[in-house]
Amino acid sequence: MTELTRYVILDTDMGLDDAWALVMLLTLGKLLKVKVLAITCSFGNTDLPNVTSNTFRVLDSMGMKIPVYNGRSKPILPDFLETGDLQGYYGVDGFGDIFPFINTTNLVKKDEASDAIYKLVKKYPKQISFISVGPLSNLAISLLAHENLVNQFKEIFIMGGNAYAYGNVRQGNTAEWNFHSDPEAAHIVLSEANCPVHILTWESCLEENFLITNDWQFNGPLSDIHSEVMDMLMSAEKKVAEINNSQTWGPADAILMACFLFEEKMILKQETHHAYVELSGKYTRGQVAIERVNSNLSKNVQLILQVNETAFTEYILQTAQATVGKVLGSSL
Ligand SMILES: [Ca+2]
Repeated sequence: MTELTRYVILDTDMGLDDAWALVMLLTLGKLLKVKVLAITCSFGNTDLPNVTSNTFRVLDSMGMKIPVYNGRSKPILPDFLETGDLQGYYGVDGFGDIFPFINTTNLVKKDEASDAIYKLVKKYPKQISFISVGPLSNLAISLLAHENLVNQFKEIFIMGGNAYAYGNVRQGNTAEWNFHSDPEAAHIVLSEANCPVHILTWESCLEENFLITNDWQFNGPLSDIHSEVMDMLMSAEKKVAEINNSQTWGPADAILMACFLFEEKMILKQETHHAYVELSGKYTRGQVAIERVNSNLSKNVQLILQVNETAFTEYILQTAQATVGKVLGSSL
């Protein structure tokens, strides 16, 4: 177990898999001396008010107080969105549409997210791990507004993008959801950041590479663990499984969080590349394009291509156990 404090900003579009990522961060991360400085919110899985509402629902159900900031409510170039682009997998409100809306007007901090990011990086230069589990809009805006910011992150972890053009947005597009939601933002981050950028690719979350069944999720050991936050998450998960008629569970954002916290055990295969984000293609807008001809270009991304599914299920169980104060296993 590391003795050094790791400082984190979590940037989220708080759908259900973001929620698992947050709960893992606040439980297992805390045991690993991770301090969450801020949660910054953006549109994505749902609109910004629902994202912020969902964020406070998770925090409240855990009795936690973390500074929460509102950020972008739309991509940098919203005119490029097509019908159905932001149709959420997790229902209209991102949490399965079963909970009342929380008015967060008086709960969020007054700074806009990109300003909060800048101020925190100034305060903790080269010490902050920026974890993005939604569109990269807030970070991109902050990088554009504060040019000297780009040298000041310790590292960036991103759930988003792809390596082999597997898309998950809609028919006729080969991009991953988060990158497709704001391709310009993804392009700005990949081209401007000069710290290590770790990307959990969509392909590593596909069923052929990562498979947890709904049967394990709902009838396995998780179903015996009850806390306020676990009961909330599981009731929403059941509704979402019903909405989508799904048989499997792939909480991509939580997988990224496990990769951040337990890099050595979680990441089975990764490659460093120079990569771009396609901005203009009819079928490819938002897709990651990997440079394979000019090997002299700097490697700007580490693409995670395969993760340890067995280790992940252990970390999810430990996360759930930690929410009821159970003693955690020794594998941390
Ligand atoms: Ca997300």
